[in-house]
This record gives sequence, structure tokens and C-alpha cells, in this order.
Amino acid sequence: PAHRDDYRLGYHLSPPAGWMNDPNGLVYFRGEYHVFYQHHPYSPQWGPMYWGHARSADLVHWEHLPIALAPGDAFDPDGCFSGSAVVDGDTLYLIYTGHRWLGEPGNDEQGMKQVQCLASSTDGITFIKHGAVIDTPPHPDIMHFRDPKVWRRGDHWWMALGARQGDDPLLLLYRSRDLRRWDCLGRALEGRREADGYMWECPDLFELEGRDVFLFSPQGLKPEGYERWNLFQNSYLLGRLDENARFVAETELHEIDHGHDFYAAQTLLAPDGRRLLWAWMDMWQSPMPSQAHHWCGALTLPRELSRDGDRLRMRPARELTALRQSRQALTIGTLEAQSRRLEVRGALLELELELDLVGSSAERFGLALRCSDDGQERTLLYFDAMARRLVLDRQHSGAGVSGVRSVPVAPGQTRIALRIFLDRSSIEVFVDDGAYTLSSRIYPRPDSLGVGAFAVNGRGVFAEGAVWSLADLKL
Ligand code: DQQ
Repeated sequence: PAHRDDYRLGYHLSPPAGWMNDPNGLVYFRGEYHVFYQHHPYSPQWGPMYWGHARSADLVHWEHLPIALAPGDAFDPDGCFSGSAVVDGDTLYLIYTGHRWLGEPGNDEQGMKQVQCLASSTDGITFIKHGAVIDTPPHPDIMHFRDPKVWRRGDHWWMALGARQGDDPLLLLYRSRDLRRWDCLGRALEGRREADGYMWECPDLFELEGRDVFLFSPQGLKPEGYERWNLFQNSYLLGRLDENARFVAETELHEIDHGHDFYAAQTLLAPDGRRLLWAWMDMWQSPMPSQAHHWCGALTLPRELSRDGDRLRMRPARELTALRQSRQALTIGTLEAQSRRLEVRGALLELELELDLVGSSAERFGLALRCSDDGQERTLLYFDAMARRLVLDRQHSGAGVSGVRSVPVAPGQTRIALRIFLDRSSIEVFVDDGAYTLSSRIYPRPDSLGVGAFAVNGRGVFAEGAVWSLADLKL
């Protein structure tokens, strides 16, 4: 049987005990980054939601702080659902959804009441609740009405909210001068069940290099071909928020990460102008074997967002190089229809290398990660020449998990640049300097530490790379 700490992450945020889902209230306050998260402290299952809390001066070392919000008041009896944070003067404000079940807890059919609430703190640790500031949705048929994202624009506070009317999703906008009285500006964007899912959870709306980005987590979009993995996923549109507070989309819907476990992403604006993003590095319906050890859920590494035409790019936050310990060259060279174990071992590793497509003729070639010595476990990352795709295969990645995901490799592309972060129960792959990312949980045995390279039916060429062991901070 697995040991209690087998899946404990070394440098990713996860809850000390109990359950974690969405990142909330990402904010920079008095010289430190604060990350809050959806948290159920009493069991490793989703339940009445609390806000867990951690902070960091450098995005690498995190200090866990006391729970920031607990449900139980008249306006949030059954949960303090997702939301955001802003700083006004000396005060840190949290804006979140107060949730009440109308029937049996957990039964969506019997309905719910959701209101938007405000809380504040002057020390960044202890919060005072101020109750509901928006207590009625703009239409009586709207029951799902949640996840306020607030930001400053000109002399107003703006709020984006996810909503669902009938079976169609909505993005609502509000505006306020004082965070307390809010005017509804109406529907910034309306979706249709078929194309857009039935509810847009965790909206975020921000400007990035001259375009407006609408980031959201649609529920109810079916997997289609290589796109999407289950009914929940994380997407974005680029466009323009116009003078009438309408979001005019100028691109199609794009999935933001192409792994198995990435949901409810949110961003903050760092003091140096960078747009940083975190997501829940799990997914509703995913197997969660760490529940047996009384904890569950993790956040992704912080990522720097940038824009590349009609696409977003996500790079690991530059601060994360501080995790690097000993460096080793990664010299694989050319493999002729063979596989080879490398002189590298570890559960917490960063690997940087390039696959050279020009000299290669293999049907598939790439890396085998977190390999067990008995050949039972491995997580594969390889180029599939026929499909021209980079594939992340976790069919043999340990307890409970399965499934293959992939991203396209453009025709004419001569190299694939990879930067890979392995932690005890996760893999994050940054492809071609963040043009694509794949983030997935894996649950290999603690002794599955091997790294290999392989080429099937032909030659695989690997350019010289490097590997670092990463600090085990036991976050
Ligand atoms: N999780 C929260 C909601 C949000 C959902 C509840 C997304 O506020 O819509 O835990 O995962």
C-alpha cells in the first residue's frame, strides 16, 4: 500500500490537510503574493467551501496561513465559493460568492442561492466579513451566479461574474466606486449551450499586450477529436471590451492547457507588470488517490502569460529557476530504433531539451519519465511523426490515472523545445517556449524514478539538454 507522503508535492502548493480546488483571490499585497484557494479542511472531499491561504515573497517559498474565510453566516451558510482579491489603500478585500443550497446539499436540481460577498483585512491574515454586496441576479431565471473577479479600471472597480440562464452561459459585468454598491452593466457576452457549454465558471478579464483576454472555465463542453478531455475545461477568447461593456470576441475559443488536469485558472497583475496565472492542477472527475492520505488537490506552478498573435503563451514564472539544485548535462544524441535508460533519477526534476525533427525518421521518439525498474510504470512524452503531434501518455503513470493528450506540431517545424517539471505526483510540460502546455497529475510509486529515451521504428535525434534536481520544499 502507498505510504502517506508518496504523492506529497515538493514545490507545488497543496493543502496541509483536506481538500483543495480553485485558486482564489490571487493578489500582491504589501510586498508579498497571496494565494487563497477553495478548501474543505475536514475531509479530502469537496464539501462546504472555506478559503485556504498561503503567501510568498518570491513565488517559490510559501507560508501556509490560517483559513481566511469560513462559511456559516446568513449570506454564505453552505460555502464561500470562488472569487478574487483587490487592494484599496491599506486594505485587502476579498470578493467571493456566498452559497446556499435550497434542497439537499450538493443537489443542483433542487437549486441554490448565490450572492456576492465582501470581506476585508488590514493585516492580510484575519478577515472581517461585510456580507452580501450583490444579493440578486439580474434575471429571475439565473440561479448559477458566481465567481466574481474584480479589478480596477479608471476610477471604478469592475466585476466579471459567471452565470447560467436556462442552459446557456453568460458573462455579466458590474461596476462600483466603493466595492459596496454595484451597478449591473448587463451581459458582456452570451454563449450557447451547444458551442460554449452551459456555465462559465471562474471568469477572468484583463488586458494583455493590447488585447482583452476573457479566461474562463466552461462546463459541459464535450471532448472532440484531440480537443478537450472531459466535460470541464479551461478556455479563453481574445477580443475587445467595448465602450458599452460588451466583450467582442475576435478569436475562436482556445483551450488554454492541453493536459489532463487544469481548471479554474485565475491571474494577478504583478508589481512589475507581469500577468501571472495559477490553475487548479486537478479536474472534476479525476482519480485522486491521495484522498486515502487525507489530502487532495494542488495548484499549478505560477506561469507568466504573454500573447503571440491570437494565442496565449504560458511560461514558468522566472523565479522558479531558484528551485534548481545540481545541474547535469542531458546527452542522448541519436537513438536508432532503441530505448535507453539515462543516468538521471529523481521525482523532482526539471528537464530542458529539444527533439530534432530534421534528422529523425522514427515513427515515435521521446522520453520515458518516472519509470519503475520493473518496467511497470512510465509516463511518456514523445513526438508522433504520423500524427505530427507531441503526445503525453499517462496510461502507465501509476495509481488510477489513464489517458493520452497531445498538441499539434506545425508542418515544417524542425524542432520541439521542451521544458518539463516533474514533482512527486505531477508533470507540467512547456512546449516551444510556452506556445503549448500540458499539465497532468500522475501517481507513480515513490521508487519509479528512472528516466529513459526511446525511438520506435527509425532514428530519433535529441539535441543536448540539461536536467536539474529541484528543491523539495514540502509545500
Ligand atoms: N468551484 C467553486 C465555484 C466554481 C467552481 C466551488 C469551479 O465557485 O464555480 O468550489 O471549480
